[in-house]
Amino acid sequence: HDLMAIHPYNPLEDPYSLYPHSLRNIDELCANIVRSHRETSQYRVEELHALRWKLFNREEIQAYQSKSVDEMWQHCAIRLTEAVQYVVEFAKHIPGFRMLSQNDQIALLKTGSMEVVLVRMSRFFNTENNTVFFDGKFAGTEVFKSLACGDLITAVFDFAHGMCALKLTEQQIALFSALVLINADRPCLEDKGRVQRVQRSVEFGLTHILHRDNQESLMHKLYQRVAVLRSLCSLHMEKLRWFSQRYPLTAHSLFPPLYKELFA
Ligand code: CLR
Repeated sequence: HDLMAIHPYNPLEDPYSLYPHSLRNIDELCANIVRSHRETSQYRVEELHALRWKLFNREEIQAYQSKSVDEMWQHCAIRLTEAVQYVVEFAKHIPGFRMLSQNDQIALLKTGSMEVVLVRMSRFFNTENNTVFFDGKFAGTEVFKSLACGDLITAVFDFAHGMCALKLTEQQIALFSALVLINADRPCLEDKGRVQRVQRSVEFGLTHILHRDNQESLMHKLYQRVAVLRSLCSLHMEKLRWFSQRYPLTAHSLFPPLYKELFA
């Protein structure tokens, strides 16, 4: 995969680069992305940490498990769509994103927003008991039983676990999320070159903070996670097609418009 090859990028050698032309600009680029991440991340890490032992009890788990398949899908689609809305806000403040055409912004969000939600999930994950913060409390995989897609749920939880193992800082998560979103290899881009320039600036920013944190070896591990993200998102799409076939009415009339727009 193209994304797997990391070229040390020197913007000074790129006559077309928009960003960053100096170390000060790189710091500024990183600061902007980190601020945007902070302002759109719903909960601060400390808040989530304080809540990490607030678990669903047996009756509450029972209640989720006795929902019908389409009821639980609709519920989760609404929660996912809320999360996606924050990712859209995050994207808008990545330097360079708003300079892309509307078509290209949508193309990047269509393929990348779910991936960023999954990256962000690691902040909402408690590795000590394999639970995720969902609907106000921490939930294990059993809570999602009535979705009838156990393989997807297991894969998503495994991914969160693996992300947590990297012990990323908030700044690293912010830059990595931006990099996941701004990807010139996505299909249906009008101006690939322009996306590529924004991508390089974000890559340069991530390299910069990893270097500053003395954690350059993380870059390789992060690119490995990108490949896993791809497969998770195609699994999500596959499940969504399966669901829409079985429950066309729910998928058509009860799913949030943004969810349909991005994934259908
Ligand atoms: C991700 C980080 C966001 C907040 C957030 C909201 C909704 C959560 C999501 C996080 C993680 C994944 C999640 C989702 C709701 C349902 C979904 C728990 C924590 C699970 C994996 C079910 C997916 C079902 C689809 C197949 C519809 O900032």
